[in-house]
Amino acid sequence: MKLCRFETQGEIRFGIFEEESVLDLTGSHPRIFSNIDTLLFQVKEENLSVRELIEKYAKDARRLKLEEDSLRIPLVPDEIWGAGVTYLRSRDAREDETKTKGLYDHVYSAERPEIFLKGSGRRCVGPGELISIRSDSEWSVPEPELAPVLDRDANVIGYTIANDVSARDIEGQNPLYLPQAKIFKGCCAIGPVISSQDEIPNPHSLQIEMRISRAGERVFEGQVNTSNMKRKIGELIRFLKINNTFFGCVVLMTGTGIVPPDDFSLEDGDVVEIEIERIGTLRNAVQKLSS
Ligand code: DO4
Ligand code: MG
Repeated sequence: MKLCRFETQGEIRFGIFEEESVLDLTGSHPRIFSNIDTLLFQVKEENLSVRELIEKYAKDARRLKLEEDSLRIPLVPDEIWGAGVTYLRSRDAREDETKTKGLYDHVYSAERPEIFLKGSGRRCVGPGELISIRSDSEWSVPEPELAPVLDRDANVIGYTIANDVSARDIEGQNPLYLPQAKIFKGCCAIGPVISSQDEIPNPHSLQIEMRISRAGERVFEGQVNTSNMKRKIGELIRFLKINNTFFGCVVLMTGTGIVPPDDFSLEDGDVVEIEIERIGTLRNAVQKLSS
């Protein structure tokens, strides 16, 4: 099942994505199916699975035609976290850009993964919205990442796509500048849906593709399979959870395995598409922020 948020008649609703149509869960039971948080609250109250809850309360849900461009961010997570240097390609890119040589070799092979806070979900955009380039960066890239969606007990609810937009020049100047390279208005996109666990029997065997277009021309494309990830998702979640408390849903980006060549930087007006099998395609245009 693919959970989504969609707009209809000026209202944002929660539902089940079925390609051309959508099952309107909010319309069938607004209190329970207002969003992922209300759904998970009820799941816990009744000790049911998400599927059982939907079967119990949404028997009469109406099927609506999905209007073009009507999908919205599938959830506004309380926090977004990122794992870094989880693919060899990312380790090599970081080693090339940094002045602190050896640092990323070390984190790639260390027992403890790199896990950083990308920020609040309120800084995140959904499908079709604008992602940003910082005004003080001349070298920024999208990072296409598989992203488990976790409940407040850090159980995996499902998977979405994340774009961990990053300023490589700021990250490369000094590793302590990471929050500035990673956190700014429009620094992250997620969506288009949350694919439940049963849609993704093996998250370590998913094809990821990224395409970037400029003025209608393809300027970059790359692929990777999540089987190339050095770390297991369970391992990343285990470290994220240690002595931590969550106050709502959390999205954990699992790192990028696709990095455009070093002479490539995003530009205002570019369009980035990230496709992950069994989830869908997340498409966002780029804006350069003014200072
Ligand atoms: O250490 C920098 C962050 C790397 C990252 O975001 C990634 O590997 O995806
Ligand atoms: Mg990343």
